[in-house]
This record gives sequence, structure tokens and C-alpha cells, in this order.
Amino acid sequence: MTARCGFVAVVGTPNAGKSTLLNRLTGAKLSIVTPKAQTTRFRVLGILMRGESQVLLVDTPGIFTPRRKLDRAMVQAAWTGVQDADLTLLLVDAKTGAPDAVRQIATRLAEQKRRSWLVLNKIDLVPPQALLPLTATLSALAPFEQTFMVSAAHGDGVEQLLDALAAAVPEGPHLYPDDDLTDLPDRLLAAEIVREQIFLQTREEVPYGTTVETENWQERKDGSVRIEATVYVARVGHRAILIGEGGQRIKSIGAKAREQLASLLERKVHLFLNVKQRAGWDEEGARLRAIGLQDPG
Ligand SMILES: Nc1nc2c(ncn2[C@@H]2O[C@H](COP(=O)(O)OP(=O)(O)OP(=O)(O)O)[C@@H](O)[C@H]2O)c(=O)[nH]1
Ligand SMILES: [Mg+2]
Repeated sequence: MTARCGFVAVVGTPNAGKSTLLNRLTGAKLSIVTPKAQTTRFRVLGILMRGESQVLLVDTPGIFTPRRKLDRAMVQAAWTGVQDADLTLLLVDAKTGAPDAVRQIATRLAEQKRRSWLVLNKIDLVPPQALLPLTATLSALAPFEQTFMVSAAHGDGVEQLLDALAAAVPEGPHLYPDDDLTDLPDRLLAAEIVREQIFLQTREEVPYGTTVETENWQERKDGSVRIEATVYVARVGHRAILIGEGGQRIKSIGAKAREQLASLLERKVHLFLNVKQRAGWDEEGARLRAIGLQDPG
């Protein structure tokens, strides 16, 4: 058998289920998932092994019309993911169908002459007869080599997709150790798990006006780890909401995140969150670089 290895970028509009698919295929929680759009902010790599193939699946931020510098950096990270990939999966929420935002991505993939496949997700939410017309609409915009229908949340169709990816990546040596799951540093994972709880436990603009950075990571002699993270908020009002009455909200965010981290890192975790107001952090190059994004200028 020949060794194969290649990068596969997963792109789509926000909320299509890209991170859910990455987690499902790796069987791990590498990328945070929430019901809110624009959850993922940077590329997350999942390393999938199938026979002699190593599939390097790259989850990307959803593609939307960016306003802030943070948004532009997120969308740029998604298109860089496509540029660096051997193959791109356009993941489409079958329930939402083919609004302009989805059509624009398909058209751009065609213009860039990227090798791409169409993946319709959330098939558990739509009647089967809706899938063929949707496939036809999107296939008219870009020459997709193959089409798959999956439910990333429930697992339908994902094994077939992985088999096909394993066969499609180019011949070549494996770029990562076969038993690694990701290249995501633990410090970044910790910050993301906190951010996930902020997305789940606050509303409206608060999650979008928040970023999290791990400031301190201390391995303790007893095997536990002490993590200190700073939560930056854009506005004073957001700080008050995040902390909550008598500190209830931030306590609950910290407690849930700590529980999740303890299970992901398989050890006891002490988590300390410090909420700071920092107007304009979403326009600040250093804040973007701290979460692995490039300053779009
Ligand atoms: N019913 C159903 N829900 C799904 C499926 N896949 C994902 N979801 C849900 O869709 C929502 C968004 O999922 P994500 O994986 O965060 O979507 P994403 O494309 O990564 O979103 P961004 O990071 O914001 O671009 C979550 O509530 C998921 O549970 C699916 O196959 N079926
Ligand atoms: Mg995501």
C-alpha cells in the first residue's frame, strides 16, 4: 500500500456545521461548536488516519461579509485554508439551502479552479427529496467532483466521506505523527473552551465582542494544571454582563469550562478568569495574533 497525505479544507457559511464535522471525523473535541454563527475564529487542524492515508482536515471560520478587522482576519484565514489545501469541501446547511452567501462561495471556488467537493450537511433536518434540487443548483455554479450527504451531528454519511477522502489525497509521506489528533496547542484549546462557554452563556453582541487569551499555564507537582486566562471585552457594559450579578455568570462560565478542560486534558484543572475591558481589541493586531490569526492590515 502507498502512503497518502493531503490537506482538505472545510469551508462554508457560518453555522453550516464545519466544526461539528471535524469533531465527528476525529472523534475528539478539537473545535468549539455553538448554535451561534461565527463561532470558529481560526483554522483548526484535525489529523485523520485511514489505512495508509493521512487526511489533514482543516476547519475554517465561516465565510461572511466582514466588517471589523477581526472579521476580515477570520474570512482571510478561511480562504488561506483553501489556498493551502489539496482539496476543498464546501459544506452546506441543507436546511438553509443555497442563499446568496453560499452561492458566492461556490462561484469563488470555481473561479479559483480549486479541486472541490460538495457536502450537504444536516440531512436529518430536511426531507430527502430536497437534496437533489439543492445539489443541482450548486453544481451549476462550480464543477464539484463529488457530492456527499451527511449529518455531522448524527454521523450519517461521514464514514463514506472519510473513505473517499482517504482515497483522494495525493500520494506522499505523512506530515504529522500518525497518532496525533491536532497541532492545536493546549493553551489555545483552553482559551477556546472558555470562549465556547461565553458563546453559550451570553447573548446578542456580547460573545462577538469577547476574546480569550491564556496568560499563564502552570503544571503542578500533584499532576494538576493551573490555568489563568484573560477575557477581553470591548465595552464596559459587556464586562458587567459577563461577570453577572454577584459574579454568578463568570462563575458559571468558569465552572463549565473547567469541567470540560479537565476531561479534555485528563487531569485536574484550576481555572482563573480575569475579565478586562479593552475598547477596540477587535481592531488590534496583537489580539488577533494571540489567537493565531494574521493581521489583515
Ligand atoms: N441537526 C443538525 N445540527 C447540526 C448538524 N451539524 C451541525 N449542527 C449544529 O449546527 C450548529 C453549528 O455548528 P458548528 O459546527 O458550530 O458550525 P460551523 O460551521 O463550525 O460554524 P462557524 O464556526 O460559526 O462558522 C450547532 O448547533 C450544531 O450542533 C447536523 O448534521 N444536524
Ligand atoms: Mg466552526
